[in-house]
Amino acid sequence: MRLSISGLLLSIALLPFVFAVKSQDFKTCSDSGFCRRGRALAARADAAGSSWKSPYSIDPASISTDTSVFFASVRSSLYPEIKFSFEARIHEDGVARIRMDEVGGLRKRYDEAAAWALIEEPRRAKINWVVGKMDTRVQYGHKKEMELKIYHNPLKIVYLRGGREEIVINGDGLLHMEHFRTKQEILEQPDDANNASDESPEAFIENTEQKPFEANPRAWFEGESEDGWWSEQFRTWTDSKPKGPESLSLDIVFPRHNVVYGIPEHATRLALPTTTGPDAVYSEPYRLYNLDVFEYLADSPMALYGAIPLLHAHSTDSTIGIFDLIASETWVDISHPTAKSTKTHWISESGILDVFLLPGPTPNDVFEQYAKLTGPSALPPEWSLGYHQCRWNYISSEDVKTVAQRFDEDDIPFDVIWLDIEYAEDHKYFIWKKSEFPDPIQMISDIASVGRKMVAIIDPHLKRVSSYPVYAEASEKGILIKPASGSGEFEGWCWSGSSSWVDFFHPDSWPWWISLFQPKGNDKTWHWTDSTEDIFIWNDMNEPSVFNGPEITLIKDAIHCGGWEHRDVHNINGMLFHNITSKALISRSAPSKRPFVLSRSFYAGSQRFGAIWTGDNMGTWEHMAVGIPMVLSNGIAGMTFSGADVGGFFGNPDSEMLVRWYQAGAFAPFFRAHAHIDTKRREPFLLDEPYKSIVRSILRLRYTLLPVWYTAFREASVRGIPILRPHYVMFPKDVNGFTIDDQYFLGGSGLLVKPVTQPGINEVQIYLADNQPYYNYYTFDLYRGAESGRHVTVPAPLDTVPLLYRGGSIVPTRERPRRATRLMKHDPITLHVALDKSNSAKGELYLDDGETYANLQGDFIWREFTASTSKGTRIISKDLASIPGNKAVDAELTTYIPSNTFAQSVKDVRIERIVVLGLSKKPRQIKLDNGRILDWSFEDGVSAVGKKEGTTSVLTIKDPAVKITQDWVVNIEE
Ligand code: NBV
Repeated sequence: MRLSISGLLLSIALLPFVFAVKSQDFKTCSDSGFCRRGRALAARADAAGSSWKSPYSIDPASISTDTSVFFASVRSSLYPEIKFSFEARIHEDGVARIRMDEVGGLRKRYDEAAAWALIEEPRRAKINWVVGKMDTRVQYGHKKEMELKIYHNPLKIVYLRGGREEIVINGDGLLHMEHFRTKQEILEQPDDANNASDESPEAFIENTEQKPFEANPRAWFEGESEDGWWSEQFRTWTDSKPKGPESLSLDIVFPRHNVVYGIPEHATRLALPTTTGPDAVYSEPYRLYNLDVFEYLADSPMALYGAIPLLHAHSTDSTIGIFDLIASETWVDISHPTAKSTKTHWISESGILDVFLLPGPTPNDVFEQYAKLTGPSALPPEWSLGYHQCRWNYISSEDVKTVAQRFDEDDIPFDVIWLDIEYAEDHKYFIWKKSEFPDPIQMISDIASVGRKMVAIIDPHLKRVSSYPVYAEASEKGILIKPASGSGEFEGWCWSGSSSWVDFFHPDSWPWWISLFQPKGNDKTWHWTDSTEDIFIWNDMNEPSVFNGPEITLIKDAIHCGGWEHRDVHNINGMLFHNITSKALISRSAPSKRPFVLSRSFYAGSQRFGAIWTGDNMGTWEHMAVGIPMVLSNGIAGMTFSGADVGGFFGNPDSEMLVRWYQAGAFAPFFRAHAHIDTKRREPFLLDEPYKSIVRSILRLRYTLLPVWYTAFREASVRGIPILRPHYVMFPKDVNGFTIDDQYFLGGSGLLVKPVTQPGINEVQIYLADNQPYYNYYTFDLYRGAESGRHVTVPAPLDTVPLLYRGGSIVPTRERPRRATRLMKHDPITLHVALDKSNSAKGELYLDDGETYANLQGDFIWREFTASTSKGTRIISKDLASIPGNKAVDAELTTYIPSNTFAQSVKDVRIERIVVLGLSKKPRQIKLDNGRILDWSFEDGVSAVGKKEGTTSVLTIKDPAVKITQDWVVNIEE
């Protein structure tokens, strides 16, 4: 494929407004040999029905166990000479891990995905395996409520809870680990094919009454031909496949769970639609293969930029998780064999089998179990929760300055201004285009003067010119990805023209990459000297995107450190870049500051390194709408710091769409507006009235709610619970909520939001899952939920986003409009107490310095606010961090001192107002426990108790003269 770079770039730049996704650029399952083989295997099994029997079995003589692990050899009756090792481990928290690998084969399967994704080797439980003739079992858990049964022949693994089957692996006989072979092998009959043992293919075929295939007795299982075994063609590209076939197929059935979530990233609903079976919604499996998909579809199982092989299966009884730790391309078919059950079929190209069964049984348990494996999300710097203004491109320092000024002139807050690829001379990242950015340090410092930050893009492709020090050093160190031959440097096309890519699997790349970010260095290597600690990083194109590669990515036979092919590691590749860039930012300052790195590509574990976004969406209502389930799905798979480009990357949204998009974005963890280079400028200050004022107010709302966001981010960083919580997470037993993915709760705050994602809307229906009062954030109207769920109509004029307080919540806010997050540090707090039907409420507030790691040493405050009623209402502030054994305090923190340095720095921060919604009676008097009488006002209205709806009563306690760091009690006397 030959195309001049300028022609290529031009055609790419011109495409956006002409075409939607070029589907022909991307493989369907039938374009991919191993996926075809996997699906064909499933089809043969389906056709055979109950006569189908998996050829894999445990060799009983090989079984051994220790306190937590079951070991055995597995063999396949098709290839009795090939050996597989099999292991089942039980972890302390009840997670079971199943591993299988080929041993003594011609080659090795890739077994390092765990080393990149897991934070540590999980601690194992002490348990007793019971080895029987037909199966091996183990019971575990506090009440021995969990059980793992490994059936020996055929191999089948069943997880049971309370004696009932919840997960069945290989129950449908689709397990297939294609062993390494030489090209001629299939032409020969197996040595023992004619003197059949009990398990020989012939015996099996006879037993199961399948018709023998004349030429190839294994064809019933493996198919008739060597389909895509030795090389593959996709359009103009040839994948040389030097290792031959090595794919892995696995069926995982949930007999009692009929809804599944997860395996992001796909532009689809949260509850995953089916891909096979009679009423399949999609005809293609979900594909996990990190790709740069230009103008992706808003409803499709196609692969996108990230891949997290984590699936939740859910029912009213329990939530369980499957984490299929594999780094190679993977396709997942989903069907419902019965109304109650779900079948999943996982087909991966290479790598060992390493599957974790997360027992739940609640969604929060699954989150915690997954976070124990791959780590919770990092607590980001607080400013990164503010609003980010991006565009491809702010073209000069003058441009940057003007944009910042215009925000200030219009009193519109923002925290970060971004620089896309045009800041870099010839797209040589790190190197400023000095004609436009003559004094980068001055520019960054000007922006930083009010605590704001800049973010600059650093893509992974390095322009192959010796005058570019970053390329030259990487080349000299031999740390660039190699072509299929295994020697030299892989060369491909990207923004910088002829480019090479650093191989971050190479250990030497790490210290070197870290050193590039050190503003000063004593050695002779290159450092980014014209940068400061106030500039942070955006890692784009790290799937990696290779313009002239198959499916716009790196060809699979390219070689990484250790001789691994790119196919083995593809889905991890982007995470490594993210990982090392975040480490570089951590180490550039002393004491270390929290990094902020935005990545486009991600994998299981990426949550430890920063944020991601949903890539190049389009400025359409459909894309705005699908951004919500996409972000929810990322969140339940651990990648909670995510968001979609506000406004849509491609296109020119009209003002109504832009307003609605800002509202949706303001309720995503990562809140950034971005736009393609060919779009019209659309910064909020350019809008006409009333749109400008509406956007200003939505941005202010984001800043008002920052204490809520930060508290939720903190909980995610300690427990792994997502920041955005969909209905099934909040109300796991409420069937009505299982497919709801357009409304969600914000952390544990009790705020329920339903962004409007359609034009011309004036009201929305919101589903209330429980029998509690809910209060309109803007109007204080009270709506009542019901035990069996209820829809209520909530006004949604353009200047509001439908937002409710759930009764029973106390929500802390900061209500002074400011230009940036840092300027709010000493602002007072308002508490909104939304009473539940028994007149009580609860809420939390976590605060720390927002930028260093001093919080890990105990420099933070963490308060709980409660309201309860008995002869009047008491509102109490209590120190949560000092409660011994509180499991949400960072595990490493042994002592907490309430008067820590951070607490000292905010000791004067007051609660300036307490607003109580739903009180039944006008108070007689309000006073603090110390006897001080407080000032208040009361507007009568509907109370939390009872059946009435309408405007609720509002009690406003003015300046209660209490501090956020103190314990206090406010008594509302009747
Ligand atoms: O760097 C330019 C863009 C960037 O603005 C966008 O956010 C990325 O997703 N980048 C992709 C490269 C090309 C897009 C057509």
